[in-house]
Amino acid sequence: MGAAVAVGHLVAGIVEPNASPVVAVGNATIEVAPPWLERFAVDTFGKSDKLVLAIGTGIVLLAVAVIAGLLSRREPWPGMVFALLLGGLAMIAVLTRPDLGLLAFIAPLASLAAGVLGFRWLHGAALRGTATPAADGLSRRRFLRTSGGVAAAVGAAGAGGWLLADRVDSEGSRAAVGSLTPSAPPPPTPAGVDFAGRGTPTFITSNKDFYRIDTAYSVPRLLAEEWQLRIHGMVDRERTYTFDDIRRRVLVERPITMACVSNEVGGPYISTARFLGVPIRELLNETGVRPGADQVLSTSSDGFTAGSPTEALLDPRRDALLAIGMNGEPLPIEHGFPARIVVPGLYGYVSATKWVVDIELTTFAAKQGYWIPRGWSVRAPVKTQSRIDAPRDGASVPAGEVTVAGIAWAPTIGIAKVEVRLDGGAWQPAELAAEVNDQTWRMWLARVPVPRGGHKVEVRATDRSGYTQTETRTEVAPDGATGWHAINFSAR
Ligand SMILES: Nc1nc2c(c(=O)[nH]1)N[C@H]1C(S)=C(S)[C@@H](COP(=O)(O)O)O[C@H]1N2
Ligand SMILES: [Mo]
Repeated sequence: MGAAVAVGHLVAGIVEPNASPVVAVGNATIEVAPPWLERFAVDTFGKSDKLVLAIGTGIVLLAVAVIAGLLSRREPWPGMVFALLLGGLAMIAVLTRPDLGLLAFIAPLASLAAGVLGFRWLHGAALRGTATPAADGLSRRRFLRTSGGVAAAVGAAGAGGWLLADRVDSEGSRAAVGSLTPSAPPPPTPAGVDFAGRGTPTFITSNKDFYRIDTAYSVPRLLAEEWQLRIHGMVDRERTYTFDDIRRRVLVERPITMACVSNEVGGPYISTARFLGVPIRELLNETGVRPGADQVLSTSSDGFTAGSPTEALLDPRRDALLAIGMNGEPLPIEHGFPARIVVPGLYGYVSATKWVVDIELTTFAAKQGYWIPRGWSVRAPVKTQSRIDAPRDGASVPAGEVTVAGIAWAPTIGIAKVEVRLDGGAWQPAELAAEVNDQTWRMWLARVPVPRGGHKVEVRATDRSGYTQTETRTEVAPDGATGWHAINFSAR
């Protein structure tokens, strides 16, 4: 088993890192996993969900290897059949990956060959070591030497695969991009945009703390110098842009709040960064959008797709960007280097394609993005929401005036009012931090008189359309959670 996995990994390192059987099977597992399982993994393990998958895969492989070994005590063929089946599985996984060429096929093929032949050979050596009691000592030593040699070769092959996969030097390419600066100074940020000293997040989330959600088992490693973006479909003139084409254009920098549809009420999947890039409408106007093309379907290098309403991307009042920079740096690899889409007011799964390489003008009737057949809404504007960050749920604070603080967001509409109430009492307006623009979150703070004892505090926001958050709690599926965030704390 080790030989099969390692040889496949080594060959993949040479031809195409993502063709490694373990990586390809992992990616395919994510793709075919039932929606509830994928949701469960994200909710339970958060950013570690892929690590958990890797460990799980290792355990399953080990168990299968042990079973195959036990079944093969006399004859080699049960083990060879297992190796054949697993190799076949890896081949199917590799062949059905959208990001792998035909050459990638030779990695699982090498795995299969190493598995079947390696097992046959070791099995023969093992039998020779036990079959004749007379020659016992000598053959057994030879068998141990042989399998020890195989184990060492396996380790070397696996390590070689890692090293070779690393040769796609995405970090190097990112470093070579150097500094990216907006063509004109961005709109000034007013003072007092957060209450970070009082418990809210900072207005801008650092790249390190920015939430991360994607289906990528292994992060796509692209090179800016090789990257291309093709815009095609229902357009007048198909166009292809290189990274240089994009960076030489007029670049704008805008603070934008991104939110994930999987964010539970009070959840962490919301962040704000200064994104730098080209307004997508400028690119779309260059290609010319044909009438009737109501959907823009963007595709990543690893085959993820998101379908956004064309009108949202053409809207001059919101900064839908093809982003190449984030908080003064080139996009981090895990946030989509070298380019991604960011659309204020739309959940990430219908807009924010990372590692974007293809934009197709189409219709909602003709095509569906990745999450739509998995039960999520076709249209997914970000819902007006609010969250309490201080005090923390379960905290114990001194009685008296307690600072309750948090965030509220209604991207592209703007927050008009935030209110809090203690123990189901009267709603009390919160103080709002300065507004940067209507596509970013807004921080708030309220000073609430609190007697000793256990308490519950709730928050609700009202946006500029006049809509006040409903109390009704709904699940995140199919189009985002609703309900008031509440926390419990005690005053001493
Ligand atoms: N290529 C790719 N892009 C993707 C995704 C993905 O799985 N693959 N997930 C989307 C979802 S669901 C969200 S919420 C945002 C998250 O972006 P972030 O990881 O930079 O915060 O990316 C979007 N873009
Ligand atoms: Mo998301």
